[in-house]
Amino acid sequence: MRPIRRDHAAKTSYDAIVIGAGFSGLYQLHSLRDRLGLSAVVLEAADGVGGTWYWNRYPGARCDSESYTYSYSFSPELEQEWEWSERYPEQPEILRYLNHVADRFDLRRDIRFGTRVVSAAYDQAANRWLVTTQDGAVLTAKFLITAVGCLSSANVPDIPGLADFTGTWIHTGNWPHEGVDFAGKRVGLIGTGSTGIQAAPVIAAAAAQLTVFQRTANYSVPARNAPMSREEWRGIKANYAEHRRTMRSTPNGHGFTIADRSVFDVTPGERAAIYEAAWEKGGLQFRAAFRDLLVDKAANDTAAEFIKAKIREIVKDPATAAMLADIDHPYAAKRPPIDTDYFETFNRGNVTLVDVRAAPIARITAAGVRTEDAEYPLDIIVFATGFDAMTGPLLAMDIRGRDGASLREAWRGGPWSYLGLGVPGFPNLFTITGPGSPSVLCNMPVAIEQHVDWISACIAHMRATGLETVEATPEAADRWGEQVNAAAAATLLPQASSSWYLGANVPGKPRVFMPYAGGMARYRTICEEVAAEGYRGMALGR
Ligand code: NA7
Repeated sequence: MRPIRRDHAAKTSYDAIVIGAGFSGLYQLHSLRDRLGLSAVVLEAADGVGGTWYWNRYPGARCDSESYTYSYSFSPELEQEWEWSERYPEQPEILRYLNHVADRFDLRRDIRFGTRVVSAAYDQAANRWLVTTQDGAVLTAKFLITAVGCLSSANVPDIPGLADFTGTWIHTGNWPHEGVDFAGKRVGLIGTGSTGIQAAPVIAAAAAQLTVFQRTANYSVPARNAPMSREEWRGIKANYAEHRRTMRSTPNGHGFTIADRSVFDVTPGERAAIYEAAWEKGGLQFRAAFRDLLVDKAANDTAAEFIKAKIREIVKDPATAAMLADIDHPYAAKRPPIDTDYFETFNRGNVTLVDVRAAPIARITAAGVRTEDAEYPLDIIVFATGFDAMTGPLLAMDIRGRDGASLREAWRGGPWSYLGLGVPGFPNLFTITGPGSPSVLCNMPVAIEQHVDWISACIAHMRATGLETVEATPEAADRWGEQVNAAAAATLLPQASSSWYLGANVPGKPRVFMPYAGGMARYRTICEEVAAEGYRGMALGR
């Protein structure tokens, strides 16, 4: 008689279910399974690991964090064996890194690929989560941990006529694996956020014609990407502990510190020289040139004017330059892009900028894009129109807590969360980099590792002390919401009225500033204090 095969696919009951196999899901699995000895499974909609880096394969996709900071710190061996080839890693290389991590820690055997979670319901009597996948399978676990990313729910604007378009249209966050051949094609690019700004120069170099549809002009600072040498890596590896300490001590989790000087501590000449040096050095650290750029509008204006002057200097056609420099928000109040030849791209003969603030897109036609004053024939439309950020991926699933209460209902007025980690009414649910945590305002791996470590420590504590449930209290979530609002209000960030930080890019989404702007280092301390005080703000049950 042949033995009944009890393979992984037949198992349905776990200690923990993790949704998503990106940066956070991979580390969460390793942490729960290999450190705490829990039975855990990761459910992943894609056919491979990588999350954001699996889906975002558009031309020019690369990370804005410097490569030596964009990696896990939990394994010194991993840290020593991996070398990035450039100052900013490109998407294929990041995907290779995450595949390497999956192999190195033997994670694949506990990941179910091609498995999209459609719903999750908390069964109070059994104290278990019932997770249903798109193919109708039901898996159960005591703990449910969402590792779904902050920018994974693509936002394709509801422009009339899209179905009529006879060419090809693509969202950058769902880029075809086989790539897109732009040769000889007329391409329209809608969106000038970080993604559009990365993609435009690469598409322009490949296509016959590129038309960029700009609704909101944006700042951008040169990335100054460059290959990295063995020598540089030797230095970085020898000092990794120090680099990690820096990253944990700064508000944004990057490898640079923010200068301890005000814009107004220096003369205008000194200020210009500081900006010039920061521009030459390139990258996100431009915003670290002065300590008050994100809190004082007058200080910010000086950076804004510097960048606008650079745009006017780079872009030869004065009308195009004026359109690009007509920026309506403070510098870095929206996620600040960094680029490789973005503004220079508008000097090419095959690139046109169209102002769709002045004459909005009216509809998509069979032939292309029609604005209120012209029609643009196109073969390919690229939507670099962003994401239903932070709450989108969570609310795409039907998550139900105590008494069948739905997360969509609980968050109708905006996300309600304690520390961005736990939601009242949803016991034993943890949301990695959830709304209310620093997440997108931080170098993501730093934010992710802190959350995974905190969640893992909480679960370890529960197991050690015989606790069965952990659940954020409504009072703690209310108080935390006030702190999130206060932290945002102390900065210029809410002044960018169309930003996805505020949910403003998705029609009908509540206007709530979602990430915690008080800084990663401060947030880490708060989380440590919460844990040290017996998980203050969390109801613990036996
Ligand atoms: P973003 O930053 O949300 O940018 C989306 C862009 O698309 C932005 O310029 C939008 O203009 C534009 N957009 C959105 N809808 C439309 C319509 N209907 N018409 C014209 N233009 C539109 O997304 P990204 O993918 O660039 O970046 C997301 C994050 O990924 C990034 O910040 C990094 O953290 C990584 P708007 O400003 O709304 O007027």
